[in-house]
Amino acid sequence: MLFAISCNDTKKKDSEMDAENTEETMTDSEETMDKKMNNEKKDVSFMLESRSESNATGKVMFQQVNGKVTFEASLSGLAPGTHAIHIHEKADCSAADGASAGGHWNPTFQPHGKWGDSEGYHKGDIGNFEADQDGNGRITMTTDEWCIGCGDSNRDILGKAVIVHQGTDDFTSQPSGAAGARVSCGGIIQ
Ligand SMILES: [Cu+2]
Ligand SMILES: [Zn+2]
Repeated sequence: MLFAISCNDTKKKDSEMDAENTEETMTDSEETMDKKMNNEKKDVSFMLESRSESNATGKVMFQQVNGKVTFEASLSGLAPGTHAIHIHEKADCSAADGASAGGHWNPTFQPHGKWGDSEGYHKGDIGNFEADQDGNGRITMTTDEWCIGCGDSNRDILGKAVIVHQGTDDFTSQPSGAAGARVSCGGIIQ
């Protein structure tokens, strides 16, 4: 009886190990292939939590493909109308008003502005989006000016935060577009 149990045990462990080894080998070769083709896929997704006594919540996903990062956010519980959304400098949403996330992420020391403006803009200046009558809104953008975990401090979005504002970004007021209270916040953490 004892012998039978221990024998089964050994068998099970062996087959588990085999399965693990196979998996590892497959992952390795996929990674090598992606690196060769400069085609490494990376993504990070997280939730946005209400701040400043709002009901605004949301979901964010960043995905990197072929050197470009696509950002997609969907929000609900917003006041109908236009809202600013930015990347702020710290993945710290702990403060009730979101102030712990710091100012706009601005590694290149530019003035605040509209994304792509020749006068300059922050790497976190995503812009504005509309919330409908039910308080739902979506925004998406794709850029090669960001990366996910590449370690280049001018491009790497990891460790930053996404913040949605009560009001509209006027793209002019310094340093943050006069967009009002921070109603939703989420850290860009894997
Ligand atoms: Cu902001
Ligand atoms: Zn800005």
